[in-house]
Amino acid sequence: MSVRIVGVEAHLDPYFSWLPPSRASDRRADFFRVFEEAVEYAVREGAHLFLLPGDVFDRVNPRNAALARFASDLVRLRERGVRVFAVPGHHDRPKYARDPSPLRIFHEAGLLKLFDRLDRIEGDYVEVDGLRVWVGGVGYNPYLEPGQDPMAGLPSSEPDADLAVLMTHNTIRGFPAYSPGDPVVDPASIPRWVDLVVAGHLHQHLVRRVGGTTICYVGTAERLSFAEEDQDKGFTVIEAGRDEIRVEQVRTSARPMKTLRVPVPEEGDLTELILGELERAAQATPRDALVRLKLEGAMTLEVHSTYRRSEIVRAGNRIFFGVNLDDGDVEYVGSFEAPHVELETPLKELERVYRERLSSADEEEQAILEEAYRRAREALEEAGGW
Ligand SMILES: [Mn+2]
Repeated sequence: MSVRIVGVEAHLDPYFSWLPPSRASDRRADFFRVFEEAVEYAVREGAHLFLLPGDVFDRVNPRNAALARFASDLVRLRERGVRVFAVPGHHDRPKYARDPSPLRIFHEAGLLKLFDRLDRIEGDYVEVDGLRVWVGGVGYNPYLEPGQDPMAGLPSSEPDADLAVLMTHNTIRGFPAYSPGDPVVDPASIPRWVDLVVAGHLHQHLVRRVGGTTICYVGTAERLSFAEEDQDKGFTVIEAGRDEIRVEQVRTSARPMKTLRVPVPEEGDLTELILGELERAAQATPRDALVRLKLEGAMTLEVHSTYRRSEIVRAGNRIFFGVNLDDGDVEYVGSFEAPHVELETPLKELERVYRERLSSADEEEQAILEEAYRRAREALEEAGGW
């Protein structure tokens, strides 16, 4: 007798502002493709439970196309008798108002059971293969202070079950920190009767045993950022019986990501140098990869004049699935210092521009300019721009 569980953090419908629109839409499709690999696995292998410990969606307002497709995946699971449970995550619970998560739609439609209360540990019972299983959850709570424990003092009652499975979307102490601003669950505040914690939030698949409790992060099925380029991506499969809990990761066909570090030269044509690096990388990196060109070091104005971003990105996007040109850490040196400009006070500068324009404006334009000048002056005076 054992319970077969599939768990995954999906991040459906993400934004990719740095990709050209058609590639961004292909990239969004990657996230559904790998999520559906988990759905197909659950159907094929006869999973009993399909657990979604938060960040099902990458945002609080997913597109209708994503909502519709997710609904059809849930219908497929339901038709095959797979029960679906979820908690809201860091990405799919609204932060500034007690608005519902988009997951609430599917809960109301009866396609999944969502545990979204912040004031207690909720749970429900399922009968599986002769076992009485309790499944509960505590999602991400956006109203907590950094370091505060989302589970400390939360009321719960010990379930009358053969197996207790608790979902959460949080950093748990003892696992690598996600962000210093996060609330942190102390393993001691996880109720002792919990046999298995199925967690989201950390994107890496991780498993630990703390006392009698198995804690696993299901991991994301796709790579959300270049920080995850070296992580194996997949979903988590758990076989849980009364006495033994086995956890393994099943890999998905996540898109490869690769960072190429390019030191900025002291002289020469930076664009030519980078294009050469891209050609070289093409020998060793899959063409369907997302590639980040990370420029490092100091850049002079002279070298900067040879830096043609759009040419680099265009060429990179011809070779690879997508190229991200990251010059955020470059230090600009030498004659980059701003030229010295004498400025009047903002109000005087405004008046000067107004008089200049007025002299060449016709009657209709003059009226508009006067009105614009009056409003701009009021705004500046209010802001103290004397
Ligand atoms: Mn996440």
